[in-house]
Amino acid sequence: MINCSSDIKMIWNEKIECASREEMRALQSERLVETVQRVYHSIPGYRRKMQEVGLVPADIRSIDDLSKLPFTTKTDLRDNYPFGMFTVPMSEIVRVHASSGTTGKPTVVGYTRKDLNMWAEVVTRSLVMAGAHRNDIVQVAYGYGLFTGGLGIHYGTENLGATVIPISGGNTEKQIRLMQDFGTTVITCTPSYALYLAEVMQEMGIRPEELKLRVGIFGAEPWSENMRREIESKLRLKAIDIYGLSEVIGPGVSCECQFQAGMHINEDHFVPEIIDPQTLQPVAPGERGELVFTTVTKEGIPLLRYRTRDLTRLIYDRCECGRTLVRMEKCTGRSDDMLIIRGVNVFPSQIESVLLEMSETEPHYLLIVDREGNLDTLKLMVEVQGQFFSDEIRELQALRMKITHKIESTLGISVDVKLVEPKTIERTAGKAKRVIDNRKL
Ligand code: DLL
Repeated sequence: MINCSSDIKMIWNEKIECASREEMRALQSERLVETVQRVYHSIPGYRRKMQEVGLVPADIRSIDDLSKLPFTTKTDLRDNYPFGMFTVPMSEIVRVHASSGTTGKPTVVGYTRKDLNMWAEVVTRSLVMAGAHRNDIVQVAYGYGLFTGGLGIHYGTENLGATVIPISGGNTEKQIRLMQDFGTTVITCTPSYALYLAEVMQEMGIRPEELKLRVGIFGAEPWSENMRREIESKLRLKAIDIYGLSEVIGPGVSCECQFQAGMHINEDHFVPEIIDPQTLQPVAPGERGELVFTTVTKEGIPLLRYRTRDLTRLIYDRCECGRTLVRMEKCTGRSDDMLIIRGVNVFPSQIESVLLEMSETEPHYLLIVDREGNLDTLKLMVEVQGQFFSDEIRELQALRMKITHKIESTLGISVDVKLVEPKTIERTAGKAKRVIDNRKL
């Protein structure tokens, strides 16, 4: 799988993607040293954290010193909302994106022109890993907007020189018509939406053989090998896993190659570590734990040891594709309570803070996540305070609409709210059970 002589590349950046371990470590070390200097001098929060553990930038001489550095978490980003963690003046920031925070405030990230170029490069590498090339027609069915999925894949596709169909998410029948009319060869969306597309396609009486789809690049939420097999047989394409998170860059942090045996991390930009989420110590090589990234080239918002909360392991064995970039296994879960519903990150605490702001409700609630057909559904049962629980259906209906509206505008996804009488939701002496997730991946 080395580059062929034609202008269709099978590895996008061979020098980096096939570098020896020594070459990669030297590059990462050089970039880490420079990044640490930069954040220490430009972000007071980082300087303080380093001083607290008695570190100065000169203590970080290579990638072997990585574990000396303090961690960064979503809370740090929230505490510095919106732009407090940016290392460059706003005049250098050419784009912002955002994802859900643990409470009402989103996590905001900023990109310089150089960051956007780097992002396009890592997405292009990912597309090529997935088997795409410049003759492909790529339908981008991730949402465009503050979410990084749509625009992230978009610019990577243009950089590859393939044709983008920037349709964004939703509008399922139209998605399928365009696949037919435009001859889409690569589809990219969440894996659950891919299954939904297959279902609607069947309802429309369209067989996958009638389409030209050959590759699907799916991510933004966890999915299993079973789901992969189902998508591959229903859509008749090769289903590739792509991973990323807004804080680190967006999609393109890592992606599977044709061998579908773990996602190659673009580690010349994002240096991975695996830690034990309890002890916060690095685990032994190859062991499972929480994935942590240090960005070593980002200008807008560089992050030192960012805790992703995603659970996985790293694979350093040689991959048959020829790339030497380390691989991460499919994510098996998270070390916090974040849910991903229809591709949108949801923290139960976001719902709790909406309910706490309302005088009519009690902070006793239960979230029920299900999958109907291939679409995730979210139901919220919430207790109404005694004096507001009325026999008047109209009054209750108005309250239900008010809560629904508030929650939907906070989360950005639809929710089915059910009001219940006080003391209906089970109380426990220990940790309250706030979420029932009935989805079987
Ligand atoms: O989901 C970026 C993305 C867009 C990735 C499109 C892939 C494709 P966030 O909204 O910040 O960014 O959510 C990041 O989503 O920490 C994981 O928990 C989860 N996630 C992303 N990709 C995968 C995947 C985008 N392939 C959070 N498998 C991450 C499992 C994934 N989980």
